[in-house]
Amino acid sequence: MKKDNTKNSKTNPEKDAKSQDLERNREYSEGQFITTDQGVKINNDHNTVKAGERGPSLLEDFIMREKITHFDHERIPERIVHARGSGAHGYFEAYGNVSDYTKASFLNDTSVKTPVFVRFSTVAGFRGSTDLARDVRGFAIKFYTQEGNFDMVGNNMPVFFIQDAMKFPDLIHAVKPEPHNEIPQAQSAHDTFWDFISLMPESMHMIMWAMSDRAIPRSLRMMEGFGIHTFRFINKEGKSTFVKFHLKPKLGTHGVVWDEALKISGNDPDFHRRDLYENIEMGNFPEWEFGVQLVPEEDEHKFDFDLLDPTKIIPEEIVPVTPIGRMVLNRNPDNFFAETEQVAFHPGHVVPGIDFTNDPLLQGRLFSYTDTQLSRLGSPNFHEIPINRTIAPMHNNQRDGHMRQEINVGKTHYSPNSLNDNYPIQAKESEGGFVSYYERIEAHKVRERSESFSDHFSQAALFFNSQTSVEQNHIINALRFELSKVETVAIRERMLGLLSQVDKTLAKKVAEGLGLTVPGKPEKPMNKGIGADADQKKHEPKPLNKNYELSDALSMIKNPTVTNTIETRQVAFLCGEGVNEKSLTALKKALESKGASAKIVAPNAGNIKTDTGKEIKADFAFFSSSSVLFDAVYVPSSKNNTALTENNNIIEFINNAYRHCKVIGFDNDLENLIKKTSIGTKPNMKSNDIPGILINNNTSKQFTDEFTDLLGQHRVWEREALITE
Ligand code: HDD
Repeated sequence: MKKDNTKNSKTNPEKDAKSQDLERNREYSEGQFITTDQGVKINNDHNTVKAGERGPSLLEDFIMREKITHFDHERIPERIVHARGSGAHGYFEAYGNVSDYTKASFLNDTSVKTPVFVRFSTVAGFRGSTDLARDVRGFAIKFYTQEGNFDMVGNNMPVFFIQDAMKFPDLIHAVKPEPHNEIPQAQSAHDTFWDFISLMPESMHMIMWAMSDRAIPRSLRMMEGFGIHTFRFINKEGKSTFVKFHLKPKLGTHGVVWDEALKISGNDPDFHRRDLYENIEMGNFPEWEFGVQLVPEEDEHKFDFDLLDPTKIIPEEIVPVTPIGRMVLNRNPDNFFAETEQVAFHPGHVVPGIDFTNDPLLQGRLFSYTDTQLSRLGSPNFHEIPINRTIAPMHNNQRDGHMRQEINVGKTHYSPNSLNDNYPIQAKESEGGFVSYYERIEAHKVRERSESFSDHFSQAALFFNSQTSVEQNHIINALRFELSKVETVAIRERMLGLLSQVDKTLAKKVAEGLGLTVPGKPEKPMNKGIGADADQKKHEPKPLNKNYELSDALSMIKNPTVTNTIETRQVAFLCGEGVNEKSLTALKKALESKGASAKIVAPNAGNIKTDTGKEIKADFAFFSSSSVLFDAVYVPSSKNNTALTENNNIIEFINNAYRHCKVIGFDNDLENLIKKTSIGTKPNMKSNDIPGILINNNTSKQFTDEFTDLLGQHRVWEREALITE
């Protein structure tokens, strides 16, 4: 019998507390009879009961009715946003250095491994949409702590489009497919999105992030994560410290290029999901360092922006990120629906030691997340679904409702009660009871926005100016692409007006791509989100604040935490029949010794022979693979190099890798092949003068060293200047 290797025990030998908790719901069917939901063994699962072999089906066939009825109801509503997602289990370990700031025990106790479940997602697309959409990525973590569940429901970008939750339905309506024809899928490049954005100057900072390569990640394992809002840490003495949450990936933060993203979507729409799943299966457990920016309560007003404004970062150069733990993902879900689809996150799931601030976006979120689960999961009992269940003891007087699992024993379900000695009883703060932060508030009830939220351009400019010129070009090209899909010229012009307030050159270059000029005197940006009777002047966007120093942490290329590891990178080896075994093995070994892998791409999907007659297995065939699925390409010579030269799939493979600035290595007798590719057609340039094109002379160590070194730099960006679209 074929062994089913999707069983979860494979990657989780130790079974953490959450895994043990899930065990009571796992169902294993090996060696079992098929039965109805009522446990009756089924004798024939292939035919309905009929009046005669060729007669009509009988309504009494309870087995058929049960099976079809269940099938008819298999789908639940997809998430209104973040519908497309991928999840994994893992753990969090604290470094034990934050007790001065928070009493949350999972952040302090170094002896405990806290189980986590993480769900990554895109925002706009439907559940079956491509992973490589240009979009923000959700980064939601459920920490199953011993004091209850803590959810960090963040993104891979540290700011948001809007400042007040009241605008969330408008933002999402604008970005989702247009209502009359439900086009386009998983894309922001259309009129309604940019119409909204062009009228919302507060979105400009987030637009810079969303148009950067952060919106097209190389891997979910190579993204930063952010809690975005300012939260509070509360220590044992009840003292509050403002905190922002950060996750920094061990593998560095990397994106793909836009043309590549488009092609990946065709070649493998599940690219990110597959990459996460396969790497966990292979034991390449993705890891992040969990860090915090801490701001003492008394420093709240020391910044040029408001800490409660979710469209602002605290630059890491002003308040550094302190690492306080690490998170590792080491186990795939057993069942996508039961776990990844049914998991329900909520920014309001906090534990003692973590509390909210008055960020108006966060405050609105605190309402929305429970509410949405009621329609998505269908009942206030969604906390009983195994993936959502806390591992902490859970007792209260909440009762009944659809699909209730718990059987509450006894006749009291109210408090106070005398019939059950008033149990379950309240916990004092010293016993771990959650006490809201004792914040003093004295205010008028107003439907208003704070004037301190009105600087919409300074941090957008900070972000843009902190990028390398390569990254700036990618932002410009992204804006050109997006706005070129906008049909209404007035929207394009309004966007140029807004962009010119971030950076004049940025606006000019985007305008060139649209065949427009930047409006001379930018139209005063409308700030529609403020409230009809509000003093509009007070809320007019403020001019650029030049006080910001550039921040390397905002650039993926300059980011000081980026390491040049090649771990888990995949290199395509394009191998013909009779491939040079010595050459293949030398680079393969060099890559594998540093944690990368070589994938054999061959004329067919079976086996090929090396020049010594050894059979090797192909991982992919030329005709069903593409360089966009790999990080680099190597072409060893083979007995029949002409066959390689004449294969269009190979030429296209190399041309794409060239265009996407990937390192490409060739054995030195492949000049004829090179001549047929974009590399060979560069006038006045020898191929090995082109950045990132390496010619291997006699399998030298210099070649393997250079190859691995460039692979570790992710892309050879110097080449981009040579590439004309
Ligand atoms: Fe949200 C889902 C992140 C603002 C309302 N949100 C959702 C998910 C993530 C975020 C990662 C998917 C969770 C999962 O994987 O199941 N949302 C954010 C961030 C925001 C944000 C980082 C701003 C900083 N969201 C936001 C606002 C509202 C919502 C302002 C409503 C007022 N979000 C929802 C929701 C969702 C959701 C409708 C859909 C599915 C779900 O909650 O469970 O309630």
